[in-house]
Amino acid sequence: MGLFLGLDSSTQSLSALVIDSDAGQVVLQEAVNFGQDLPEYGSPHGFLPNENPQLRHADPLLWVAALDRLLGKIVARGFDFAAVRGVSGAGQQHGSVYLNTRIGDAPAWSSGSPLTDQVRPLLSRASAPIWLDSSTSAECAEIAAAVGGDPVVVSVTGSRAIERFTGPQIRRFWKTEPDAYAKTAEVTLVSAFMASILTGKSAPIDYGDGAGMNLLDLKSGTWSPALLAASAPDLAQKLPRAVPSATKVGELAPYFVKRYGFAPGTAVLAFTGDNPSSLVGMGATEPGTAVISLGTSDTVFAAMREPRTDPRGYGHVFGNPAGGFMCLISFANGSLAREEVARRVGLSWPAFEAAILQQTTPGNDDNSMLPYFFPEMTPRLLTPRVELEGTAAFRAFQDPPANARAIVEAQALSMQRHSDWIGERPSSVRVTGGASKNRGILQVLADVFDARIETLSISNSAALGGALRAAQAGTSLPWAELYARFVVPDSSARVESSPSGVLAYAGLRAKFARKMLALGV
Ligand code: XUL
Repeated sequence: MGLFLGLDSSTQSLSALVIDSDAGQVVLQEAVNFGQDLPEYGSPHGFLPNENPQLRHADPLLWVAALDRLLGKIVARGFDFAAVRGVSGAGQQHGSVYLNTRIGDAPAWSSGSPLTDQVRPLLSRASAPIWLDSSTSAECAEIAAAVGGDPVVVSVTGSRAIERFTGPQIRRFWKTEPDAYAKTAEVTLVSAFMASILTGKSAPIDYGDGAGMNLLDLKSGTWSPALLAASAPDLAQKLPRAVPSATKVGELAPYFVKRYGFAPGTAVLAFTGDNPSSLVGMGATEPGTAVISLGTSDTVFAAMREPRTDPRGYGHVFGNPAGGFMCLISFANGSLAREEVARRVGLSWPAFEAAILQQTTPGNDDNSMLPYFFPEMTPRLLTPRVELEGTAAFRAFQDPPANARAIVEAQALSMQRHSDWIGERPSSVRVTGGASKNRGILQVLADVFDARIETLSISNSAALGGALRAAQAGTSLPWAELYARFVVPDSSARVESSPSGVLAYAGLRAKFARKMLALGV
């Protein structure tokens, strides 16, 4: 039997998924919720509460404690880890962990005491800034200025200097705690930190997640000397190597063999970011299939043939774990904006779906909306911007069906426009996240992208991506074969584009573009 374990250390939980690559079956899923299962870390949502909404740090020991708790929970279910042949996984992107000794230079993990007690003395910073942190605007401006402006940062690293990205975060640490920074032997990402814990030695950072640091030169696959110098002193000595995602980074440390019954020598493949891992878990590592995740915020991601960058400066380029590159575009006004419209017009979710499918038509009789109820990342808008154009009732939020369709059309047009730079027209779009159950939204997406919309039955695509990557490395099966076994779209939920919808949105695209230009974005 070929069993492979995928782990996903995300913002609010650590989850595990085991696949049997021969049988094409997911044989186990388990998770530890940080807030509920480990309340002693005082992090109900996975990070340390802070009155300043810009400061979002987590306790790295929470992630370590969760690993012990999760593996223990799985053993308690009677699962035998000895049959697992390989492990890989993912971490929330951008978050950074600061160590005073490289793991591996410290004594090996002792199986007699919990991991947290052994990791605690190795931390040079008690907390890890995570992707929700937005406190580094000054550092972003300084880094961009030092290298010749944001267009230079974009062309080297694939993204402009971004608050949550790791280089600006490291710079802020150096500026605010220079002594602790000087004592730091290694700065690593959540993904590589988890791989380091598992192997008991300092794990390299993979191209998928490394590209989210504003430090990696995408063309050479090495840390950019100019960006290292612009971020913090001596940073080159403190970073692990950057490696292709398919790199074996070691074997499970004896701690895991003795405590949880893994076979000695179990291979560990480089961990990656949760979005690159989801690209695998959604079966979208080849160009032509895009993924839209409809969550609190919405994201669009897809494989790219070429390492193109967003000329408008909003999108990101990360490494594709199967080789090459991927784009990721994040929209802050996702479900929160849809919920805001539903609340204002008093529509339940079933009524919201019916409004789109039965009560309105593509183009919405010329009723349209700028959908920025909250500050937005794509396009970059620091203050909310909601403008309605159309009938008086629509403009007053008194035409519920038209108001419901308008937010969904605006969001879909925005996703289409802001992913146009990748140079790939998807023939199918895989939609995941809570709102993917709404067929009205799926139909608008099908018509705007003129593509087939598919949904999948597995919701934990990041952990599945980890298990699939471990299986691909362990069995050398082609990706297509693994996808045929594990990533099967639900044929009853498929939505095709409609000729009338495609025609309507082809016209509306130009109108939406004019609105964006009028906003100066
Ligand atoms: C991506 C990003 C988030 C985190 C969530 O740039 O910041 O999607 O990866 O875990």
